[in-house]
Amino acid sequence: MTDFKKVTKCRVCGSGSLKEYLDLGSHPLANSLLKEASEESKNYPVEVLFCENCCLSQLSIVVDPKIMYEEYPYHSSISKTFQYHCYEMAVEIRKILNSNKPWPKSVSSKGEQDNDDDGMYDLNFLVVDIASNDGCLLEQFKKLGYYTLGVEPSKNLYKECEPKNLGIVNDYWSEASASRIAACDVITATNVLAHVDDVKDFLTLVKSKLRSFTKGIFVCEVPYFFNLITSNQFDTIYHEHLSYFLFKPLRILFSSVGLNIFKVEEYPIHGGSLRIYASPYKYPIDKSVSDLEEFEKNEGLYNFNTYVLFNNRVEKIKREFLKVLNNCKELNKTVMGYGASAKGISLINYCGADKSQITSIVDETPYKQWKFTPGSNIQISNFSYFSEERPDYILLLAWNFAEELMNKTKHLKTRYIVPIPEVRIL
Ligand code: DWN
Ligand code: ZN
Repeated sequence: MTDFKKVTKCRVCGSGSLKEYLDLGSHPLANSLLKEASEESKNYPVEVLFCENCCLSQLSIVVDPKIMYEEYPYHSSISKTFQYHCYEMAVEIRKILNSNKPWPKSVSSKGEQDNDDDGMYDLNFLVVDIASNDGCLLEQFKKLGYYTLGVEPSKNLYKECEPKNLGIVNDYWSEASASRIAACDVITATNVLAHVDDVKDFLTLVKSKLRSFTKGIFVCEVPYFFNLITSNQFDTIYHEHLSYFLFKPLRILFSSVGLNIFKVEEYPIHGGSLRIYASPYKYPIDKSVSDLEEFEKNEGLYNFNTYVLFNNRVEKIKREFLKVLNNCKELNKTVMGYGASAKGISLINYCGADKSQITSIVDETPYKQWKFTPGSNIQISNFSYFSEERPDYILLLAWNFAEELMNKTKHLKTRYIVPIPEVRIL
């Protein structure tokens, strides 16, 4: 049994008319970090197909998730920006659930009970976070008094989370893990849906677990493909991201399983994300839902040619990125990376950069430190390396957190190379 399978039909609408518009070559799995520089990495194709029926962009293959997620180096909480984003998301969700008060008389209260029992008391809601990672989002809900349960497939993250008492199930979202929940009030999935192959099964299971009397909601965040295309974020195209969502395929997908999208918001996190609010229960449909699809149409995102033009911009950035690195090398200027992100490792591999141009990459995730990047074999070091090595340039490989990274290194008085949306030196 090979460790990947080819995609022959669209995972959202089932159409067979899939047209390739981007081929980034064959590369290692971005988060499969090496313990030794000499280790070999297995390469897999990175090709993107456009569904001519529902306009979903999707990879041409699906790599076995077990290979990618059993051990997982990515820790959401390393970024303070993302921690704050989770706090705001939890507060927003609580507002929506509380707007459903008064609770039906039959509801047995778990929160404070008003003596006149007008159904206005607060419930300690149960929130389930799918792919809860290091518990970054669940910790915010716990602070709000929610009961929490996480579903996390990776063994290392599950172990690290145990002392946090968040109620983590070490599994993928599946009938087995979902059978641990009778019903819940909120299910969240941030940066998960793009990683899922059988999205219909996934969402059908979500719908089946949402409680009726609190009108349970599903809140899902995905990178917004509009930003990827318009801001040339081709480094976020890698094997973990099976799908690249516009709102149109999301609407088609959600309605096909009976989850009604009642609101959609855009957030700057991770280069620009969509937050989808959906429920099998009745909520007023916000204007944002119809506006966004109209917007996508006007931006030409349902037109295949848009993607051919994107391909040309990708080639240009690859050339400019290598030119900057080679100029630094010729002038004996040292470049260190900051943020051994999956996107950064992918960018280096797609451009064919190596350790002769990028001497090392600093990352504050202990799990990543002293390992080596797959493909380019660049060592990942800790923050003190910046003061020890005093690089001339810091390459912001996690450009989506540029402000946070520059604030933390401004004392070094170096210059910065920012590769996306176009190559700039600050
Ligand atoms: O979808 C995904 C996104 C959400 O996270 C996953 N497929 C994998 C991962 O992608 P990524 O690795 O490109 O994500 P980030 O959050 O851009 O990675 C940032 C990297 O930079 C992390 O390794 C942590 C590191 N970092 C740091 O060392 N110091 C980040 C910040 C903000 C810092 O201050
Ligand atoms: Zn489709």
